[in-house]
Amino acid sequence: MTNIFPGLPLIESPLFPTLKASQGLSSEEQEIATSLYERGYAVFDFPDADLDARIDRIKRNLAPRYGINFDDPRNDKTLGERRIQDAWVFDEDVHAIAANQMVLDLLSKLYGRRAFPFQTLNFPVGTQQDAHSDSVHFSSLPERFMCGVWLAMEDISADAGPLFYYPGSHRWPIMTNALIGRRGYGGDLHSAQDPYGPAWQALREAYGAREEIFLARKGQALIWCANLLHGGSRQADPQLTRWSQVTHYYFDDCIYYTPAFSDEALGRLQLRDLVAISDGQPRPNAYLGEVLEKPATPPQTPGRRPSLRRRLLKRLRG
Ligand SMILES: O=C(O)CCC(=O)C(=O)O
Ligand SMILES: [Fe+2]
Repeated sequence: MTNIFPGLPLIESPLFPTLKASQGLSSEEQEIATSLYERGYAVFDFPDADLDARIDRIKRNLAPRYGINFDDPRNDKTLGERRIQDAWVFDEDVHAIAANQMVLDLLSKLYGRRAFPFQTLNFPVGTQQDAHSDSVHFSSLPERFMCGVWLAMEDISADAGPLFYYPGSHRWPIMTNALIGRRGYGGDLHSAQDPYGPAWQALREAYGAREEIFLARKGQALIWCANLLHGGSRQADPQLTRWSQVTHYYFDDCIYYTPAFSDEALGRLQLRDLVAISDGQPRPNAYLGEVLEKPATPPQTPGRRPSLRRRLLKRLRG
């Protein structure tokens, strides 16, 4: 059966129920696909026979970089740096997890376009991040061709600041500047999520949404859809660790941009200049097979050039 809506990921399409039988999905893949379609997330066992050894090596390699003493069980582990972005550049196990071929094949089937990983984050403790959807950081045209895969690198207890999410929130309006009546292009923010907190709160109340937490086993992974509202719960016990890796994926033949710093209706997009982690090749911004010119740097608001620290923070936060 042909898909009349190639501009929507298969698992986000209203036609998913009629298309799913003809996609050559195994029964496990069908379950994952249905969960994404209905709830906006899906849990699976990470398909890597060497995963335990990789996790051990990642912890050994990354631990000294967080400025936390992990050896003392009574130590507050949440005081240091809570994340390392793009450790795939120097750590081959982080790279192998991000570029896992079975995960790439699975995501490509679920979305209907080839997936590629473009960013990794490695956390030794809970992020304690407020509820947000990643689509304010990373979006695509056509929209929704982005997802995150969160991997538990140890068993996660309720006191370790587990991942939380609002099932079904992927169907809510996509959070954009247009939705909340602000301009984004050329602007400056401490965090790209800052302007949207009250709006997400309003949506949670309007939909009477109930949060779920993911008490993951080591080796379990969770895919979240671009617009799924999620975050990190408060870490009740700061002596615990909560090792995890998040890999963010985009899909081929899209325009990749940062909505928090864009005004889509005016054609002012903060475009991304991406390299796929899996093959090291650039993924130019493209629309229906047509490659766009390289992005121009947006002008800064006159007299308000942000400090170097702010610019670096903005880059790091995506
Ligand atoms: O691990 C968490 O607590 C949330 C991470 C997250 O939201 C992200 O990486 O996009
Ligand atoms: Fe996120």
